[in-house]
Amino acid sequence: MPILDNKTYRKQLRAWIGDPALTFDLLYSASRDGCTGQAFHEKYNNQGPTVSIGQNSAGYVIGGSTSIAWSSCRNYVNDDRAFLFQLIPNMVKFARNGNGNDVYDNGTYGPTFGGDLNYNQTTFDTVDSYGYGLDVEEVCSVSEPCGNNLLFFSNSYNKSGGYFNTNGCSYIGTNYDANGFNTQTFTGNSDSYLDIEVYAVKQGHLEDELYEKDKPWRKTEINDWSNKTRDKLFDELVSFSTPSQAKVPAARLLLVGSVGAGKSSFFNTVRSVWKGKVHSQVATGTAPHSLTTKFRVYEIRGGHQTPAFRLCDTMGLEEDQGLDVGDMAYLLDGHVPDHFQFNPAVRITRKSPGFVKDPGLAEVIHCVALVIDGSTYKVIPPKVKDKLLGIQTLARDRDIPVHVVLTKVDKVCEDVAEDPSVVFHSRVIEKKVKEISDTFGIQSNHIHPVKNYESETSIDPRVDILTLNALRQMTGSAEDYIEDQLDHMEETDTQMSKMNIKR
Ligand SMILES: Nc1nc2c(ncn2[C@@H]2O[C@H](COP(=O)(O)OP(=O)(O)OP(=O)(O)O)[C@@H](O)[C@H]2O)c(=O)[nH]1
Ligand SMILES: [Mg+2]
Repeated sequence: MPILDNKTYRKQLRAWIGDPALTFDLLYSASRDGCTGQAFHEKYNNQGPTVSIGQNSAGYVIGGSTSIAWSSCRNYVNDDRAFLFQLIPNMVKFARNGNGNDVYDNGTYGPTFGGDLNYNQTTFDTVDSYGYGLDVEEVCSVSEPCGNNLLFFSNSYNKSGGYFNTNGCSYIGTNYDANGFNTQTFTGNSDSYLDIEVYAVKQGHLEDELYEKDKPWRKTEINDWSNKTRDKLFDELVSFSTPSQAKVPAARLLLVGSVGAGKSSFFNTVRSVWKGKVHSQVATGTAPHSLTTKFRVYEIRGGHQTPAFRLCDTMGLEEDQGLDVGDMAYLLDGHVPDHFQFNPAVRITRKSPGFVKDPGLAEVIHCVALVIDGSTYKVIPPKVKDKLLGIQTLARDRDIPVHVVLTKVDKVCEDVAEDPSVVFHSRVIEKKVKEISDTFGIQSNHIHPVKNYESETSIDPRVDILTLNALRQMTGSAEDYIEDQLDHMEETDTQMSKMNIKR
């Protein structure tokens, strides 16, 4: 999860920077974009103020904030609003001490702060002799760094044993006040980074605040979050039926998404709603590769009637292995049988075991649910994002409706974690929904924020309501799709019988 998904850290940084209405946009992560100076500067040059943060193997979270833009000018720059900070184990700000050389800006370096006081600092004032601000290019000339107060890395590193073991260093105290800290207490003596993230700092609204009670960002039919609403939605779904129970006994909703997005947990949550208690039928968890390795078409069995929809769980999407868009076409068209064992290294073909040669309307997918983890979607690797976009194109080509199940909203907004019923009042969730809508071209009322049961031991009507609400929208779309297909089949049959052709 990106470090600044934590509300307390965002709040603290806003207070340190001195503006309560700032937003932090994650544009660079070493894990996603590569731990190289080039990758960092490609994303960040000329992007305005930034916050850079690293989490190291000692568990320390440290970083620096700049008010000037990076530019790869290969030199020290004075930034009178720069500061260093520690978020874990303590929340401490290290203000610049006025010696200058606050930032070292070189295209082969990651974010670097302070150092090299023997160099002629007076050359690098950010204002000219008339007091006018200088452009970054004007401020910079060439020098090499030494004695940096915080250097994450220079050149390039690959992860080894889960960490970027960099050449980072930290001589806190020369350009920034040490506040009694030293390298040991500032960094925990570790230059092995789990990740290094850089955020663009932009003017925004007071994102942590909820909209007023009577002004949600989405109007829904949910008037209260009690068991009464839960039961009403539940009854609606229990009595859901497809337009032709004979031809299509149940609507098939396909769950696809990155590894760990919460696909299986969504199924478990639906199952829990039906059972009336938290239930984990399917294995879930966090692992480098998908925990789900089989295609499963799940009936939702519980104490009540089995509803007329099925949830189809899939293996998670990965960059260089796992399902690809070609496999997905077979899944959408109903060629892949229940219990099919995915092989991450082998594509599905007509020769795959159990391949369904001539699937009917009952076997095809009637609605695609892209399952997106709201807390990490910004760092979805580009190849996985392309796969998600590819699946969407395949679905659209077939007129199959596409929805998004936006999971882990409790990790996105702490107010929602405390009380899931404020989800449609949370500005943070509204922003996520808008960003996903823009990125994937999906209408925002097809994006359903949910909170899966993961560590709870008892059910909560608010969690059930979000789940049922998402299911209601998706089954409604599936119903429309099935109806269109039946109409189309009927038209084709009529035309064929007019032409005296037998199917
Ligand atoms: N806090 C929180 N955690 C969640 C939520 N949904 C899922 N998780 C956790 O996220 C992890 C991954 O969830 P899974 O359901 O296994 O994800 P998946 O998409 O099936 O993953 P693969 O099968 O490995 O591709 C698990 O540890 C879940 O407990 C949620 O809404 N909130
Ligand atoms: Mg799974």
